[in-house]
Amino acid sequence: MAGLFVTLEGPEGAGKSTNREYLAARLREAGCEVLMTREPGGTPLAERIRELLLTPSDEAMASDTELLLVFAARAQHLATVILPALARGCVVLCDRFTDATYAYQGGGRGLPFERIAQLESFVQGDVRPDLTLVFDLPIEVGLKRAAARGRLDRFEQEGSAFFGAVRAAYLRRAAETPQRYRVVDAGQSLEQVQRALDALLPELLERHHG
Ligand code: Z5A
Repeated sequence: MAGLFVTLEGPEGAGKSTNREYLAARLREAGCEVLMTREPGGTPLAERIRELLLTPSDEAMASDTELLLVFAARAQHLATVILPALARGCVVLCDRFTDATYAYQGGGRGLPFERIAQLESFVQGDVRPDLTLVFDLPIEVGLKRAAARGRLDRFEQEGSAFFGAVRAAYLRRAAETPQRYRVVDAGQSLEQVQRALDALLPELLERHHG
């Protein structure tokens, strides 16, 4: 792949979207072509799957249905957006990717990690992010930020045990493969978080230009 695949992860309200914009601006200033995208979603079809996943409904969604919908959206997103952008040499900044599946469907819902790994290989082959930024913060701080935005989506209606398991799964994965993950303290002020991202910029550029 000629480009650089960077994913932004973390629990609710961690500031991924806000900081994705910031990072994109810094990378563009440094001369990179940047594509910002998100999961679930990123294409018209995958955004329709996102609606199914996030909209609360009277019919409870089985955990396996949720898992398969997440990977169905990902297959579309990879084929039509992410892989073509990487082939063009872009830096792809993706708000959530498969680490979110390990964290939410694995940690949160309790689905076996091996099943997620099988689908990961099936849908992605050997495509993995080059770098994953985990925006970590205490659950209650993130939920307060998310709640301030208004109506809660289907995931945000879960309880603190669910989000505790999500956060733990992210931190475990980051600790297991430190060369791919950078954990950012997202509980700090936005200014402090952005200084931490500035410090990561040289590494991003180095990885991109090789
Ligand atoms: N999901 C899944 O289950 N499995 C999967 O495989 C994938 C996803 C890919 C949608 O994701 C849901 O999909 C998600 C998991 C599931 N669960 N939920 N809900 P999403 O990323 O679209 O949804 P989200 O996590 O709820 O995103 P978010 O709440 O929008 O968070 P964010 O993007 O990390 O935060 P933000 O919008 O940048 O910031 C939130 C607010 O906090 C905003 O008002 C900011 O101005 C403020 N903020 C940000 N940073 C700071 C700091 N440092 N200080 C103070 N205030 C701040």
